[in-house]
Amino acid sequence: MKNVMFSFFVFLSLQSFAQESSPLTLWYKQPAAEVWTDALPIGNGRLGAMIYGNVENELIRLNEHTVWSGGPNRNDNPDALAALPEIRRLIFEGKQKEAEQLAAKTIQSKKSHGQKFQPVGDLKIAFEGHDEFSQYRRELDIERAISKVSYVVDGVTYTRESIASFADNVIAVHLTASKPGKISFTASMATPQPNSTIGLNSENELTISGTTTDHEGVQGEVKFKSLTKIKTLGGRISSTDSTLIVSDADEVTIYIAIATNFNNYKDLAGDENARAEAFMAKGSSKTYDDLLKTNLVDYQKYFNRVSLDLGKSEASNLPTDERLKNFRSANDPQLVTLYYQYGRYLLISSSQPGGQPANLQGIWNQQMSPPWDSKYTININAQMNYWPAEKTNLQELHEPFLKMVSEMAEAGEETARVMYGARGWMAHHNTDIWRITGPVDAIFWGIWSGGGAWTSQHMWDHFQYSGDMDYLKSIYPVLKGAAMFYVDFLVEHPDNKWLVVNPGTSPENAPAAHDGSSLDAGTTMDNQLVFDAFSAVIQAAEMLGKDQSFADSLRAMRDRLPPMQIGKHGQLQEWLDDIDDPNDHHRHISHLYGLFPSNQISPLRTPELSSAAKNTLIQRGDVSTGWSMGWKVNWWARMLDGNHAYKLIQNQLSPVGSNQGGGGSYNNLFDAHPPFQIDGNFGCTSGITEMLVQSANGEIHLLPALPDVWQEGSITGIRAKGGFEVVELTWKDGKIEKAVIKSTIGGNLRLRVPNALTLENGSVLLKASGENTNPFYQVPVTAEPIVSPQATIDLPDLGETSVYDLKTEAGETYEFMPKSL
Ligand code: FUC
Repeated sequence: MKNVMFSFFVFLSLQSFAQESSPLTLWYKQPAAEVWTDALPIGNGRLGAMIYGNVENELIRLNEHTVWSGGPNRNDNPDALAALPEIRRLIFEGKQKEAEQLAAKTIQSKKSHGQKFQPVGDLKIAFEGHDEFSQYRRELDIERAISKVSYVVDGVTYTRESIASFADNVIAVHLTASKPGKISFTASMATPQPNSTIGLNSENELTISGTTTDHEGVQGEVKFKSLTKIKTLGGRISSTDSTLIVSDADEVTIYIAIATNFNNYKDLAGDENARAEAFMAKGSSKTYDDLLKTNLVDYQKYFNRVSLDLGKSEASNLPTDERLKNFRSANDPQLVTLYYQYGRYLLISSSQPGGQPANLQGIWNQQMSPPWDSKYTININAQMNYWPAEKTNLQELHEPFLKMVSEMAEAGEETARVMYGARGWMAHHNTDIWRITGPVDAIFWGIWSGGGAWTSQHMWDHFQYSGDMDYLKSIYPVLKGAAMFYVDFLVEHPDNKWLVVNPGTSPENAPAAHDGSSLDAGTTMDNQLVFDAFSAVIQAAEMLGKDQSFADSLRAMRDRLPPMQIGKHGQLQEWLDDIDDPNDHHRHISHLYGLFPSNQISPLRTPELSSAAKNTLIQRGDVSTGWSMGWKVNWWARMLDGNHAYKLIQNQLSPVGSNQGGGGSYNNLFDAHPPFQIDGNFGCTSGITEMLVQSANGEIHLLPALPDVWQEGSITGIRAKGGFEVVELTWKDGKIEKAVIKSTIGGNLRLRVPNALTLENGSVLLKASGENTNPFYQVPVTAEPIVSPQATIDLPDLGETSVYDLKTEAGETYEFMPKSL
């Protein structure tokens, strides 16, 4: 009887597993087998795991956020300082190629070009006799952060659930069967780390102990320890010196704890053994159900803040990989919502306060030498990872990145001084866990000097969203240091007397007109970055009531930056001279930094520049690497063109390999550069938000770029600058039905909307007039562009909108409804 009841309840719970699976679930009818980008990611910001769901030989690949090659090191090239005047002279004389050759010798790092984020190893679980199975299903429920596998062998239903516990810092794998005594397997570990040993300790735990590898002359110094413990209900556990064997158990939980000796980028004095043991002791003292219960709360605290509904269709009934194949031709709005929320899931799973920021692969990497070392490319990619953080209500998860910025600000002071004789701080186009700030890779990539200017804008943004003055005080020195670097580094252009960055570049592009050299002075992106670095400090100094004369000197220098220029092809010029090739489809379109994430270009405020930006976007084309397409979703949203933004989402949601040589998505919906690079996931989540809500142009703009396919829907929980939250936005036929906005710090709410609104209590809304008085909505005033006489400019068609001003009180919520005609 007991067994019958037991089976009955298991049957019930399996039924509910099948039926209740949330629409926010990635699921598949087959295991990942050997394919890493078919496996499903879980993580808690410190640990990452990729779960293959293989039936007979389960494979779980493990990462820990601080397992990196090398150790504390710097990679400045002090020869730069002496060579600087000559490099500048050559560039000003138009001898870019010669300048590049000299810079390669004197500026490019002779030391580390960045260390590698490395894997810890694998947990392997071998189930004898599970070669013949039926009713297989594998899923990742991103509403609950649980990965599940289920199948039937000999009439027994087996399930495995895996979670990454935020509170207890263990991975837990829970195995159940529909009949008692049916769980038997052999667990073992493997690792690609050469300086490591695998064993069994006195606690009967499988261990991996190791030290990471040397790389580029930097000694591997990260020591790591991984512990795997098994607890069963019923049955027996036996062991060999490298395996744990479970026989005839009713239920099993496998706990994995991993730790290293890493304290911070300068200090490796931690005790990896004691840490791993402490995590294991705490984690394994809890049952799987207890861990799961806590985890749901910890995870959903973030995840549930935002919901998105773009409609439903039959297409969503298929497995995720099939939906991906069909997306271009099928109407599957729920795949967009799944992909959108997956971006938020991935950020919650790979970036937690106190941990390392999400790197090029988030926290999931199986290779000892991953593409681009799986480090931080800060000429776009690392920043893109954090674009969704503020607006999709995951602001706390911005912390690891912001901490990295303050550490780069420490490390980058020496780089500014030693290499360029400048005060303040700077970083080149890459960094790693050791916070290197010197120039890496080939010189024409590595010479870019904007890493400090751009990454510190994230701090400014974090402040602008919250309005927290204490936070502003704490980051002011970093902002000031980023600006100070340019006070010393800018030089006067001999022809037009503008103040320019020299040597500069426009990331990773190299115009044919300069013999394929990418070095130049006064490139558009460099000018935009300096403009933003200066503007942030000018406003911050004003708000803090300090440093007025420094701010005045920045104002004077800002006025002397080169204006943006519109070239003969109607394009926004990338370089100081009109040398862009309209057939250049380069993935980087760095000069559109000014359109997004910055706000120097906008169809609403700078129509000529926005027309030029649009021409540039069209000339560069749509399909590109994954992250480039992710950026384009944001750009087209800022161009207020929802249909074009949607086209890019279609490109992004295409199976990799099917996209005219560009990126796309893997079966597990990881972004394909290709190869896998996580930035495109985050970029697209940011872009979808920008299509629905923007806080830019001195206002909150609701439904700024709604595509024809999303005429009805709703979104909740989106944050806007100045402490506003769009608690709810519901629309139908492309018009707002209901909007609810909460003000957390008060101030003027300027609202741009597609249809006339009133307050819910019937009160008439005031039409907006003059400049927005809200300090968080100051718009940058850029110089008038210089326009080529050959350029054709089509001014944007802005459509009808209404713009209101509403004085709000801190803590109050305001509800809006359509104005009846
Ligand atoms: C930059 C990009 C590449 C790649 C790499 C990580 O170098 O140009 O496309 O994303 O970063």
